[in-house]
Amino acid sequence: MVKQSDQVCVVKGWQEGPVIDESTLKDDLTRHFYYTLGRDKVGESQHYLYHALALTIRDRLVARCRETNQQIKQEKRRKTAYLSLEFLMGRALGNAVLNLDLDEQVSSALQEYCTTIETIEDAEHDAGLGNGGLGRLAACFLDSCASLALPVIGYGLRYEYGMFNQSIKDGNQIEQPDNWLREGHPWELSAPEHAKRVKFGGYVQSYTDKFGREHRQWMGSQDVLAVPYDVPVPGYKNNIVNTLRLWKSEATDEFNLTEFNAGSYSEAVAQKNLAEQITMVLYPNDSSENGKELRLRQQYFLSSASIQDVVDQWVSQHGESFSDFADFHVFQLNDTHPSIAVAELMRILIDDYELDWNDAWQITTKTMAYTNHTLLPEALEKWSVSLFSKLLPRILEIVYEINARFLAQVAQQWPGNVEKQRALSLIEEGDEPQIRMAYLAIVGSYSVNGVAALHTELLKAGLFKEFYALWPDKFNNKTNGVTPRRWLALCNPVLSELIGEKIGHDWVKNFTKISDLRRFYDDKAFHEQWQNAKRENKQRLVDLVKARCDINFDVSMMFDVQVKRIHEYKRQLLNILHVIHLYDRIRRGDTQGLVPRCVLLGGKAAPGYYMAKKIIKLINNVAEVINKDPQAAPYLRVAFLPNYNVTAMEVICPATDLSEQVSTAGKEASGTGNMKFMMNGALTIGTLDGANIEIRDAVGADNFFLFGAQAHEIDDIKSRYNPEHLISQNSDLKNVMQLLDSGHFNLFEPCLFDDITNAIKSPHDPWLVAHDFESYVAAQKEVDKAYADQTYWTQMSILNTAASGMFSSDRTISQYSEDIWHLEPLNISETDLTTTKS
Ligand code: B1N
Repeated sequence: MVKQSDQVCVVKGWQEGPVIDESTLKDDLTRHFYYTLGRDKVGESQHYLYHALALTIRDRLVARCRETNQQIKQEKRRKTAYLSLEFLMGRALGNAVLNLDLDEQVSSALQEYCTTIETIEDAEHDAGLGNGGLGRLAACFLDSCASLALPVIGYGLRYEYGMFNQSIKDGNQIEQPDNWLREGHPWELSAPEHAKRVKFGGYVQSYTDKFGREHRQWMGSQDVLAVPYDVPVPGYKNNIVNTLRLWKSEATDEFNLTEFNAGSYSEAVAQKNLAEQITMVLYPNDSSENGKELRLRQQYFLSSASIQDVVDQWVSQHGESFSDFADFHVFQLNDTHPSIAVAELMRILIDDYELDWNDAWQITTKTMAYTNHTLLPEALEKWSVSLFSKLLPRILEIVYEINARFLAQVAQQWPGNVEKQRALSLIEEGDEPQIRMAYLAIVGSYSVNGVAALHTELLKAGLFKEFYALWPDKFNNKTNGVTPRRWLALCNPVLSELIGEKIGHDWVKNFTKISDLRRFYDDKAFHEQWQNAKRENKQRLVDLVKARCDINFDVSMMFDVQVKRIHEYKRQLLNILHVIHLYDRIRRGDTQGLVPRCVLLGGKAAPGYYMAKKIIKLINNVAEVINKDPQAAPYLRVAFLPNYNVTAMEVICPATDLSEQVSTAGKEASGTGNMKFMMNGALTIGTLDGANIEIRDAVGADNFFLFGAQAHEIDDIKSRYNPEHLISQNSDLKNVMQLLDSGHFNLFEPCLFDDITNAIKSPHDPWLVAHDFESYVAAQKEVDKAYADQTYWTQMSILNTAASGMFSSDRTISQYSEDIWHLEPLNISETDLTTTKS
């Protein structure tokens, strides 16, 4: 050990970084395998080898992570904290190997163990700490931030159990707990020395300080410990490694000690359990809230621990003056889930650092920025005042004060207009008063953004109209994107190689370059290579569908895919009605112009979502009838893939010909699966909804299959909606409904699908399934025509990939940084890592 002047002991040689060069990767793998893990032979399972390789790669990440943090600290960089209840990361190994450019070294090291990375990465569990689009977006954003060298730290929760595992039994969804940490999580490093205390319960009292000033104090709380676990986030070939800090809840020591000493062992254990429950499991609701107390505990736990972390670091570097705090910090709130952070920052500044209200409010409203992800009313978070008062009494006081001051502003803007005050109040009056979290987020932030052009326009014109009138400059759009590293380079190596041969490999870093592909859209030889790549990818999916569903897909047929959470607004039902229609045509011998299709659906239903579960059952029953009908086999095969997740999508999107994006217009805020399919050369059949509109604009209307009502027409259509009439007028739909009503797909389960058929026939169906059926079927006929001409289809496929440049999350993040965050990129050169090679 070397004693340093500032009293910190440093391990000799450590300062320069450990020597990690090419020749040592092999040795490190062996050392981790033999010594860290204590193994001496590769057994049946590849688990230990996976683990040893992950540790080997992690060493390289840790070295770069240290360098990244040092630069941020030394150069006093402005940085963003991305607060999200969800980070749907998927697997980490392949991504780290790609971003650190270790492909060849890893392959050669693994040769000694007679295996490949493809084989051993199957031992890695998905980090499924998210439900769907919102959580995966956060993961893509982290990859882009690191790849653009931006100082951004992710803050989330280290759920013991992630998104549930789905299996299908008798056509129904079965949920199983996702014990993803069971075999250890080699990527994380815990940092118990940075643990925070988070308060719950108790009461608030006043006290007067020695200067005679009044203060409020949160007393008698039951504190929970937040212990950080850091996951490295590597940038693409730039030596930057950012951090995702995930908090785990633990009981504080005194929790159990006091009770234990008093002889109340079981109370002590109960308290401990309560504390540890907070980060036990991810709530499996996508686009809907359920108002459970534990969920509010999770939200406050994340917000408080993360804000404390940032403030503590500030104080240790700058002392207790906060006048410049807002110049150095941004908190980006991923939906309203962490919006309580607005009140928490106020509390810390006022109660812990004695700032006055106005100064604290200035700082808060210059550092908070809010992203809205949905217009669905059932997803807009509200928490009852009584729950807040019980769980977070001091936070409630602060919310009341924010509201009082805000309503004074409203009164100034609209004098004497009590109705406006009621409409804009952070507190919704009623028998059980509720706090409107979106309003808290808007009032407390300097930026409010939607996630696609249409979505942002609808926010400004509808849901947040009054706020837009008050603060038009706060509102902005940031159309979502996905990372081209995971969603093209990593998941589609065959196509990536081919693209590289034609336009070089720069596109992985600079995805605007992908447009260079356009030059080859008419190149016959290239067409053949493009088709061969697709066929190879389809074979991978054929194998997966065979293994998971025991259904035979065929690469010579069109692959028509819809994978996403199951929700009525996403209209998997419309898709399955089309499948039934195709089946009906086959049975009637009307196969003229029919292109043989394999239809794949997949996705999870929230466990309490009755209709979504019925839809899964319907898909499975329809699939079973069709797949065992020999008459259908040459034309149509249908599968429901169980347990759709990030890793499954990595096989699915490269193999897809036709991407189904068929939500009711105005309901899907953006969508991001649509972008993954497009990048991989799928054509889209879709409505004018979310980012579909921008996809169609980018690729051109001729290369997109459009159908359905538009967002601005919906209200009018609903006002005179008569689906029974539509059914009677359209023989295709009539036949489909007859097959359903006759029990053709539920011969031994009478009435099973009555709720579904009744929903379609209801004049109050908010999703307008019957309305859009006719134009959907027409668009599907156009798909068949186009697919029948393979040259034409291949041209369109190439053009879709070539036009996908703007759907890289690098573009999205550049815009966040430019318009909201104002960050400068870091720069870590090879010489900064002189001894920390490879
Ligand atoms: O966020 C994605 C969008 O691409 C999707 O269109 C949108 O539906 C999705 C409550 C949500 N919005 N709201 C949620 C998730 C969990 C939860 O508890 C709501 N997810 C979305 C990314 O912008």
